[in-house]
Amino acid sequence: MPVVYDDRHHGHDPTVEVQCGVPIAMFEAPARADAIRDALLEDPAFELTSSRSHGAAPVTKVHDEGMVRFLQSAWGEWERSGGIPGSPRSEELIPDTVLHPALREGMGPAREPTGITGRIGFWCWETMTGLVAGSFDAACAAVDVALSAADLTLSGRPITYALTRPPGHHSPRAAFGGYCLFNFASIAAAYLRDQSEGRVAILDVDYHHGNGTQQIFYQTDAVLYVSLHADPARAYPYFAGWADEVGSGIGSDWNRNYPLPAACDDEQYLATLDEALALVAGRNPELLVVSLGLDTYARDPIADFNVTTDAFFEVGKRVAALDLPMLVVQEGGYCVEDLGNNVRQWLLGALSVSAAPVRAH
Ligand code: SP5
Ligand code: ZN
Repeated sequence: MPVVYDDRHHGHDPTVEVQCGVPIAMFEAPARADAIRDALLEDPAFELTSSRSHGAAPVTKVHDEGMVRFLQSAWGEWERSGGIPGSPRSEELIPDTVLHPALREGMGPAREPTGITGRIGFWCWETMTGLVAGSFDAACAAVDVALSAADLTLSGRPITYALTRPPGHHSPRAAFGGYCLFNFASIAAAYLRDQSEGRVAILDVDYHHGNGTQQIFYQTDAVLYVSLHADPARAYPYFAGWADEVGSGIGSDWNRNYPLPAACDDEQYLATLDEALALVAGRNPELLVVSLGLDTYARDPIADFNVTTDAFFEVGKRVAALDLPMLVVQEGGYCVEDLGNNVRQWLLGALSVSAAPVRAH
């Protein structure tokens, strides 16, 4: 199986995230992708593959151009701004003011401010996604990882793995957050949809709901979004992921959420997965994109499920049994010690089933 990877993810390495006002060590760190790469390369079933550039057009098909411009210019502007008067300039940029929708209720849309401290609160929706000097280049490199992997899917590879970092599924069209900058699974799904014209399904198995991906495809029937995740009533990202969110307009019925309780174990997880897979199969997609998060793992430090390593093999196997060409895009997973093996087991489970090549059209 090809493993598309680019070392430039190392450039995005914020040291702290702010959780409820408490600065803590960043969970989403370069060591994650390094651990996954190392665990896969130990196994001859996987071959490391480099990416090639796809330019900015596939990104702006999904994301607001203003957000792309912001991410490109943010660090330079912060450096030039001199930071907070009387304080040393921070090593990373996190907003202190975020555009809450109620602030402008009844007053029309907000305008993008001109200064960097206003702009970051215009584009970022939370406090756990610091920007550093190398963030934009890392995000662009990961776009090319996802799109180069998508090219392999289009050329007939049954299963391809895109080792993207940072993750992407919490970034909607016009904002970023949740450790995410660009939404790689969405960019790849839109690209696959354009190149193949068939319907694309996205199956999101990260512990957290992929609010960004849901938002991007909420009003279209071209891409089906299906997610299993912690119930937003108790878990991040709190404001999306409810079971009654099923899409709108022509996208009605093309979004499906399966919220799950704390301590969800293998049995409950796999039973819910079977429901989700039956739904996907019933919609006859041509291609499948998997947003693969391993933070459902029992030992994950920021999550509360009890899914085991053995179950990851089984999940991969059941997903591959859909018999669709499959692009697997890396999302979350923070137990770095076991992360590489968990990804490997998931992908080996998928490889244990023979998948179909891209159908001619
Ligand atoms: C892609 C991905 O997995 N993003 C996850 C972003 C979640 N960030 C941390 C959420 C922490 C919730 N706060 C817990 C409050 C104190 N226990
Ligand atoms: Zn997650």
